[in-house]
Amino acid sequence: MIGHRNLSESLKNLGLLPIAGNPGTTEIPALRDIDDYILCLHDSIAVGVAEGMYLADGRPRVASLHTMPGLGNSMAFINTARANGSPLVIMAGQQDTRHTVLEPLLYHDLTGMVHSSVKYAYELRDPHDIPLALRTALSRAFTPHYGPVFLSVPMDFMDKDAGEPAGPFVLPGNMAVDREGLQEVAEMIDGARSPCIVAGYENDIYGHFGGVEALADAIGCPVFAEPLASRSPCRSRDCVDSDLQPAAALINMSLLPHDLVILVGADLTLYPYTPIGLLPGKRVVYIGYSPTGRHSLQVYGNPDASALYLSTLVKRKGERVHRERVRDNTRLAIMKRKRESGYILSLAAEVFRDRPVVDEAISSSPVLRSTFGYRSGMYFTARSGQLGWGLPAATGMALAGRPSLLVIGDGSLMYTVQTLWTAKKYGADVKVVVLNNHSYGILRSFASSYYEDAAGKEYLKFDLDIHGVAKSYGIPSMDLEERHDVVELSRTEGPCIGVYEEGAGIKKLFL
Ligand SMILES: Cc1ncc(C[n+]2csc(CCOP(=O)(O)OP(=O)(O)O)c2C)c(N)n1
Repeated sequence: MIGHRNLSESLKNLGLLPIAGNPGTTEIPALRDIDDYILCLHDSIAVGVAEGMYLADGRPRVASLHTMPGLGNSMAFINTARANGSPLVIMAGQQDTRHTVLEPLLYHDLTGMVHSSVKYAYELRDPHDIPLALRTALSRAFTPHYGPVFLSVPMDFMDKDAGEPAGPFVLPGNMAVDREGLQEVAEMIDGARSPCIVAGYENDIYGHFGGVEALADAIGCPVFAEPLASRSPCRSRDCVDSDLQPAAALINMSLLPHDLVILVGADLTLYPYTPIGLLPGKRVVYIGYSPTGRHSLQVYGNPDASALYLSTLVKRKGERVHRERVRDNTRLAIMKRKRESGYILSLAAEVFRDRPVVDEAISSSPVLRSTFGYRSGMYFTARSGQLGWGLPAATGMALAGRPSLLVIGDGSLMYTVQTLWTAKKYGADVKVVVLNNHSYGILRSFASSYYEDAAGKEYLKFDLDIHGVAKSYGIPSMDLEERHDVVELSRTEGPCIGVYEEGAGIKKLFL
């Protein structure tokens, strides 16, 4: 079968259509038979949309990029997919192999460029590689710990015989439970005075089985969410007692009473630097698919399923205290008067309770996490610290059939704002709450804590006509003041933007 047909048939048979992409001359030969294509108006957006589609339903997804410039433009997104543990297949066209030695326009070493951000990078050496390279790429992406993979597809191979296309096959499983390793953890728990659990994003990737909750109940210990969790650490919002903050000094303080820390699918992400060691004198155990060697005992396997098994091995150490969440109307009224984001987020959490939320709220992320809470498959943010991910990811999610809510800062909205075109064109049911503080609020907060002379700089402020931007893409927008505005946002068909004017002033977010 000729190369371009083999590629499209293989993609179809492997369930990899539609693809999100931004095309160029080097991709046109490969795309001739593909109609199931979501056009994105910047290469990087295609990767974000593909990741959003994956996050919606866990199915493998493909982004198609335009050789060196497209791949270069997308590096931050590919690195975010790596940090997030998202198994995307990234493809890019490559120059005609018959003249690469002459270094023609657009030619570059693509696998070399992308190497440090993917699990597998391969440039096809022969047209017959197409089906097997795709299957290998998919297998590598979906072998825990998940992550993106890359294929470079030379344009001249598309017009050569490529043999039979790839057929469907079974992806590797992710249910490993290391019983011996967990027996060792159980013994450590037995010998500990006061253990605690830190739960993280991996549990949402590999499935919530109620393991974290069962383990916490069996031991009788608290559950902390890892710092800056990118996905829901637990199955239900009541499981997490509090979020850890991403600084060694703060983590040490929060975990002070505990002599044993059990990381379940979690990592201790740090920022900013604080001049102190992390958890000195404590024993730290890691259970999950991404061991780093930083902890004394590591048990490889499905973290939540492992926690469930571990819960059957341990003896109770204490009593688990379940906090009751109550709605504080007085606090809500104060936040409303001060124009704090917590007010509108409390309303949005109620009105949009059935939608997954994508968090690029930046300086309001802590309050978003506490108002929305974590529920399995319902909370997503970029683990890499990259801005511009939220809008493509939320749009991709909606395009894959899960209407989504994005909460985003006015600064962040601008990084990939042309995603609005894709959202409109393909009718994505994505609702956007923009928290408008006319500035890079978190940078002002950071500066006021550590570099006071920079806190008032003009280059941290701007005014944007967000309604004008929405209108230019044919997308309705509204100001958000009261509950009925949020309800109207939720009821408007297709993509829609609500703008909340935050009060001026610098928030205290850092030590
Ligand atoms: C791609 C990228 N560029 C720049 C930054 C640096 N940065 C981090 S937070 C931030 C400001 C975000 O502003 P906004 O979205 O308005 O949220 P706010 O801080 O005001 O809540 C910037 C510019 C980044 N993280 N990623």
